Amino acid sequence: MKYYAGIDLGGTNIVAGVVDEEYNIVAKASTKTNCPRPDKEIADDMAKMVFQAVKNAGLTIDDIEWVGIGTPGIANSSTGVIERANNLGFENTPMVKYISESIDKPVFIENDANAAAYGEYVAGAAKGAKDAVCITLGTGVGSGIIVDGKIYAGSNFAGAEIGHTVIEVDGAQCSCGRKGCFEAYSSATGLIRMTKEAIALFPDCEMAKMAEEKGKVTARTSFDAMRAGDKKAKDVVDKYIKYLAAGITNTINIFQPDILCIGGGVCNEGDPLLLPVKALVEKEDFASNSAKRTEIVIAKLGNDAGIIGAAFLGKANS
Ligand code: BMX
Ligand code: ZN
Repeated sequence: MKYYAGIDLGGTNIVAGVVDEEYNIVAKASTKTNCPRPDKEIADDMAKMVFQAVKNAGLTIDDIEWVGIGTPGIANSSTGVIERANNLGFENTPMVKYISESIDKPVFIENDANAAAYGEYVAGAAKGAKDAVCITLGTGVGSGIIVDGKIYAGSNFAGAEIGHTVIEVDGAQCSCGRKGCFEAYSSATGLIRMTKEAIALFPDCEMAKMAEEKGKVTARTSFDAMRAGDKKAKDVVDKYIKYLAAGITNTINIFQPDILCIGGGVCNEGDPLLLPVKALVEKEDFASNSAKRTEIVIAKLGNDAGIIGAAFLGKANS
């Protein structure tokens, strides 16, 4: 059996996993990212987590073929440098060099969403597709594009950022500097913002009471309040669904992939989210009369997609 190490570097957690050649995660180790702090310190913790995961798997580092890293931001897979990751405070971080100093194995790097898309492609919901796009609805809207079985990251590795295409001109401020990005509306963060806006406008609604009782507004608040019969909450959910469907239809109209897979925490809402999104996309998709349509599916691997995809980066573009 061959083993590979994958690291999912996030704004909150660093998770490393040992993955076998059949795509099973055999062991994991994680620690807090604790940013902002010097990038080298974070890199040292990432290497530590690899050693820990390897130990947890009952293996030694010699059993590992290579290490793959998924990171937010612009990851230059050719130079191994994270050129920019604003949520981590990184600018031109030589991550592959740092990890190679601690682990004497080949080291690969990719954007986190690209790695997660690759994970779904090799082992999850996009398995068997030739062309696939995977979108994650989390803190941000991450996206990864697989063309002909390979990760498409653009000519300068800053591509495949579907989350930063505008769906509302002069709309809500996005963390990237633009206004009205898909991410500003369809991320969990966007949903929370729209929920808070509705609560400010209608402080007596059921949704406002539910948020008050919980002590906070989460990405679940509007869905829970809608289920409890609140009309204002349903308006928020409907608005969210409209934006999400617009972003997905844009994506399908550009790529017409075999499979478009959606993941991330918000997808846990299941059918009340997915069925109306699918219905809107079906109506608006440019290929609505075509015999072959993009299949919209829910991601299968959850948070493991990033680790599995990162672990298989050594095969991704060969
Ligand atoms: C942002 C962007 C993407 C990333 C996406 C998903 C940065 C630092 N991040 O759009 O590169 O893929 O978030 O991030 O520029 P998540 O936190 O939702 O997983
Ligand atoms: Zn943006």
